[in-house]
Amino acid sequence: MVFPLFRSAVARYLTRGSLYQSNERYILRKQESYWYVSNDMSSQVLTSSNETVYGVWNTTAGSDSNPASNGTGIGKYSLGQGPYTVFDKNTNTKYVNFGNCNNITTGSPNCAQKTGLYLTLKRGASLLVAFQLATADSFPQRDPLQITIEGSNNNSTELTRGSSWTLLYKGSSGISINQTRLTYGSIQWLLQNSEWYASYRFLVNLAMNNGTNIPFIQYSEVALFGY
Ligand SMILES: [Ca+2]
Repeated sequence: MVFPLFRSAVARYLTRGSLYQSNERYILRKQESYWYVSNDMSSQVLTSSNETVYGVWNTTAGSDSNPASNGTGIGKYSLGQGPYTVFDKNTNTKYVNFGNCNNITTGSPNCAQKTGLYLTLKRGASLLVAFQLATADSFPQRDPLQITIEGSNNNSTELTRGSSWTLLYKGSSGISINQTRLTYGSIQWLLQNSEWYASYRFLVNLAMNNGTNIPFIQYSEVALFGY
């Protein structure tokens, strides 16, 4: 299903963000001389299956990245459950980051907050329009609640510096409380973003645990939509 639109309507969308409501599965696409709205989100995913993805911990928007690595405990992500698993289009694989957790059995209330990932898109600079997260297989308390997304066009050696990044989104993950396991949350729109970036940093600021102990934060997919 498509609805033809003129370029001026797109300009209004990009500058004011007033044309579309959140949670709609429509996205703007360009075809020759005019734009239209499509509900085919799958063709708009910015990532490929062979992206190089870097895990981070103890990192917030604007701050330097602390690289995370394979393993268990502080500053680690589970072997085989690294950050690349969120871009394989498979909800049965998940990213498990322990962040600041020094007790991975019982965890703590603020366990693994301020963790996430960054990558430079294989396809090159792209305009991020929306995103959608998917839950993993266990305990909803470990789902992301609040997240940030930043963009950068700096070269790879500068991407660990906080000053390289521009904040594009800060807010809901789109995942609801006690959402069904292995399913996608609602689409979240970046209504104010009109810049093309080659690299993106995705961080979880808060989990769904509401003060209860969790041993890590987990999610199965981060779908980045745009063009
Ligand atoms: Ca996955």
